[in-house]
Amino acid sequence: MKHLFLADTHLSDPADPIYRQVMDLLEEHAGQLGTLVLLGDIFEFWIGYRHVVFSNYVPLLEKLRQLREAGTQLVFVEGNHDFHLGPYFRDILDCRILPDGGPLELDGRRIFLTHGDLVNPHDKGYRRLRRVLRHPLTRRLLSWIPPDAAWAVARRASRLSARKGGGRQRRSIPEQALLAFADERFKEGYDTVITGHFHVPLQRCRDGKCLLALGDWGHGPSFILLEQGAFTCYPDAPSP
Ligand SMILES: [Mn+2]
Repeated sequence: MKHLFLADTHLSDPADPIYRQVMDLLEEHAGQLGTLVLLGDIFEFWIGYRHVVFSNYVPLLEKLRQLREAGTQLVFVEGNHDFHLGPYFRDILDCRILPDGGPLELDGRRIFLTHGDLVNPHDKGYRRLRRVLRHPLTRRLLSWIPPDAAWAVARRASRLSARKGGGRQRRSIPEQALLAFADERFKEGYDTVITGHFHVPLQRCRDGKCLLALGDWGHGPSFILLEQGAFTCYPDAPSP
């Protein structure tokens, strides 16, 4: 059995090459996947309505449903583009949702999963905004926005942020903060920390303990496979 980890695909349109590559990757491993771990920002924008899903995401959601039906466990760590995953993920896809990251034991590995947006404890402004956005009251308010309007506003916001150099752009990876975060988890007994969010792949392993960061898909597929207790990262990021 294989276990697959990916993050930051920022999907929005099924006609985009990255969307097709993600579908191909899932198709390629279908039938052999014990677990599929999605580490956030898989969608460029998501709100979990009760009875509605965005039509652009139907191909991916259907693929996830087929995987689940074939026995694959689905785990979703919420990102800063896709939170309030909602009833569709919870009830239809029977997905384990980790809003703030958390533990996962697989193949004898004790893994701590995080999207990566909570790694820097000094980022007080972002943490405040994050708390407001994820408040149950905010979820209630968001669910009253008509889906077409929410989609249009979100698409506009991502186009603006892409123009300003945010969104899908690669950012620098705060390696020291990540290593400090990972060290804390290692002290708690985890042997692996997997993160996304920074859009830059990274592998730092020492004494059997590994910090692994997933890249985005702007330069080709970026994912991690766990097989028989061993991680393989694609692309193979340089190790010091
Ligand atoms: Mn992110």
